[in-house]
Amino acid sequence: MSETRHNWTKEEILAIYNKPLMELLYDAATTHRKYHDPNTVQVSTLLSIKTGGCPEDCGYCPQAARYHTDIEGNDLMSVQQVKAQALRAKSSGSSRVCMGAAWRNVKDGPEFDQVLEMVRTINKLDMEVCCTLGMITENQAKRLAEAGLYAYNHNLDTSEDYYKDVISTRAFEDRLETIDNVRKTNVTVCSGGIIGMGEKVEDRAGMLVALASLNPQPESVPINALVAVEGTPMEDIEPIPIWEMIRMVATTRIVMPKTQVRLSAGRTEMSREGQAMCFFAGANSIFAGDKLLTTPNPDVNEDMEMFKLLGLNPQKAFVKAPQPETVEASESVLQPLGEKPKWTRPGHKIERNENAKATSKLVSKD
Ligand code: SAM
Ligand code: DTB
Ligand code: SF4
Repeated sequence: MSETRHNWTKEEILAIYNKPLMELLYDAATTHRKYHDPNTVQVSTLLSIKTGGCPEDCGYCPQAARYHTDIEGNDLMSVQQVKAQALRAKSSGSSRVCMGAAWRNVKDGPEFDQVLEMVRTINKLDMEVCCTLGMITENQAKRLAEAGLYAYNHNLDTSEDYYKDVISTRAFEDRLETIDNVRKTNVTVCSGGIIGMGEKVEDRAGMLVALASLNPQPESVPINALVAVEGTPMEDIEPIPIWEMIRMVATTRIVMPKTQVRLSAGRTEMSREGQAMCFFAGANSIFAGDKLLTTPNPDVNEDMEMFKLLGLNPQKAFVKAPQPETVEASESVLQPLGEKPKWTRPGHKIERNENAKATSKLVSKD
């Protein structure tokens, strides 16, 4: 099948997504086998290093301060705590740790310095280190790269059109700018999105157009199914049928043949048979561990049983790109610039986000 293309149109992607399922699966599995070992799946462990209290209004997110009622917020974890968790993850078969912080964007200062130390520490454990910290500047991306960061996760989340119905506190272009800043370094790009937020199939195709047109395409693309959390504006949305996930994974595999497609949030709602079809359709990465950032995920032992049943093997670290070198803080040539970047603050207000904000205030007064 074809080499990587960056000029997919929405219509072409929709035609793939809507193919008869058996044809779609055959095409996706054929592409998958061309670029990947179909029996190898990357296992990545998520670690929420700073939880809750986020100023943004992402309509799906339990960590947005304005809605959340029921998650336990935490200040930034210590480097020692992170090291202990990374060692646990490694011993249970993970080759990657992804550290998430509920920040709008990174600010230079002691907290970012601490994150840089976490990156150095995990890289020295010979694990791939990924961070998802919100928007970052070019200088911050360079400092993360110098510390030994392997990947940066920054999701487009949905199509440019639907984005305005999900988040009003930043714009789609801000997301692209951060991805661009990461691309100026050797850090690999992880960017994907969420399905099942009330978007149309056209929006799923629109998101894939945006991701596939990045050149190079992201090295990882997480496909999340919405985890509808009580208190968020999306709390009442029903889980999407597994068929939607299978189609989305297969289409992602076809339009981004070389990327690692991650079957991300939402696996607690999926049967083993459903997940097996996603692996057949080209998913070759999962998040493991009984928690994602704040919501449940299948138990790691159950996942390892599933791997055994399906004959899947966890991917070793650094098989897709070499391990970065770590530069110690004392030897760094990069200075924090303390920039005040001009990320947008669009005025658009989303009614359902405003409603959820009002309701959660009522709840917390009781
Ligand atoms: N604050 C940073 C940011 O937004 O880039 C990093 C953390 S944020 C929680 C990372 C990603 O998690 C989001 O972009 C979104 O795709 C995903 N996510 C958050 N809440 C989710 C939910 N309820 N269901 C599915 N995915 C979710
Ligand atoms: C991604 O695409 N999904 C992960 C990771 N990147 C950071 C996060 C999923 C979060 C699900 C909701 C929660 O647990 O808070
Ligand atoms: Fe904040 Fe990220 Fe959640 Fe949006 S997705 S509210 S930026 S933690």
